[in-house]
Amino acid sequence: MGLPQAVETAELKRRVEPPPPSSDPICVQATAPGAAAIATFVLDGKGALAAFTPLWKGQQAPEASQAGRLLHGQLVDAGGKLVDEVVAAPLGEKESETGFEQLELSCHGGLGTCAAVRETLVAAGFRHAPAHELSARAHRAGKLGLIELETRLRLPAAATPRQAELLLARGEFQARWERLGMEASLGMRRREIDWREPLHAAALLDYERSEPGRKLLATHRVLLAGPVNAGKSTLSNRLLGAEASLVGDEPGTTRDRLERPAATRGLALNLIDAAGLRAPSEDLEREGQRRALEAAAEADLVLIVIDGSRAPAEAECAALEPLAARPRLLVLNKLDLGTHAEAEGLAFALGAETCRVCARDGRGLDELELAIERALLGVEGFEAGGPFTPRQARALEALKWGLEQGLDGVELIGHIRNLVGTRPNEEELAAVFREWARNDA
Ligand SMILES: Nc1nc2c(ncn2[C@@H]2O[C@H](COP(=O)(O)OP(=O)(O)OP(=O)(O)O)[C@@H](O)[C@H]2O)c(=O)[nH]1
Ligand SMILES: [Mg+2]
Repeated sequence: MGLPQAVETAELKRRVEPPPPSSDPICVQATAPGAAAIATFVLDGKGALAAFTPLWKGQQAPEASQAGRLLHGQLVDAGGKLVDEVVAAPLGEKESETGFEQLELSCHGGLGTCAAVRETLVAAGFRHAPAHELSARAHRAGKLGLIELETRLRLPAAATPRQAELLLARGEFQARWERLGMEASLGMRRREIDWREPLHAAALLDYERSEPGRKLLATHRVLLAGPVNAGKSTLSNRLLGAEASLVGDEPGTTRDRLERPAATRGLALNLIDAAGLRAPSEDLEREGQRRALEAAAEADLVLIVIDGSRAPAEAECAALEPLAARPRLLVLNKLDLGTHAEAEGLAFALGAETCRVCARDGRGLDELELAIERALLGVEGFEAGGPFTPRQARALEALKWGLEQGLDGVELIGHIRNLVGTRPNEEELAAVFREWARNDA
């Protein structure tokens, strides 16, 4: 479900710029609001531990000397009243990622308790800040590289295990480019040239992986469209693994546009079932079809579903024409009833790859899912361990281009440095936030 427009715009504006450099004590709620056993706040900033001390009642004081320990105690307000029973894990400036004192505070997770804890912290001088402010501070402290930062911004939104796997493989990606950067530096110092070719091959390979990597992290709109009674809703239910849409023998069962989140081969989908296309019998059906065609115009992929067991009528073929302009797959359904040559022939007219399925018993579904993956990622057998943001792709492209143009080693190493981003870099940091806020990955 989307945010209301005004909130969404405000949220976008807030996120699009990295938080300005700061060192004041902040409190960040690291866990999502809701009914939960535990919630975690992170307190961070110059003097954070001293600012927290008056709120603490427990055997050991949460000081930097207690770094790495979990301290059980009570959080109290300025009047000494109990706010919650908590566990505190302090870190000193040396141990923390931001270079400031830090304290991880776990409390009970209910909405009411969290509100009370937050109010108490704010009253004690902690500024309530978004979680990404901690990451920006860590980067500016030189303790968080940009690939890691990009990973952290995206991991909370990972919708499938495969998305999480791609993000978690960032260590492999980063280590590869750190090694290549080191080899290039050494080679340059020794005035050798044999490092340029393997570097170009690596840049090319990873650049080509960047597009599927970004697409794997996206949510794709996939519409099931086609004539009435073709089995669109049956297939939609099968892809969802749930009886979500009504299925009926009478043509024209589905009227509304039904959008649901789904996962296919680890890709996050927004699966859309809609009204079948035919000469509409009344206004409601006409509106349903208008919405189906509107969804087609916005879809990343249209599954054109037809009854493959019979010859398609001329009017049915004509109704499919607007779909031929979209990225598409032709799905010949009702495989259990046979396959008609004229139905197969539609693949030529529509210029679409064909899959044969029986939505009723699930036959052919694996092949269809593979075809969906191929169509959405643009490759087959994509593996984690490579780039996944436009910024990374741009850095790789610049490096590749630089090698092709014979740029000197210093400039090339600059591109590798930008890619890995272990040194604080405000320009690159801004690019990271811009892309994340716009959901460009
Ligand atoms: N034999 C056979 N029947 C199927 C198959 N898939 C769906 N059906 C039947 O076809 C009829 C229509 O199925 P739906 O899924 O409602 O078709 P639809 O394309 O959503 O239809 P509308 O919503 O009316 O546009 C139902 O009776 C289904 O049981 C299949 O693979 N084989
Ligand atoms: Mg239907």
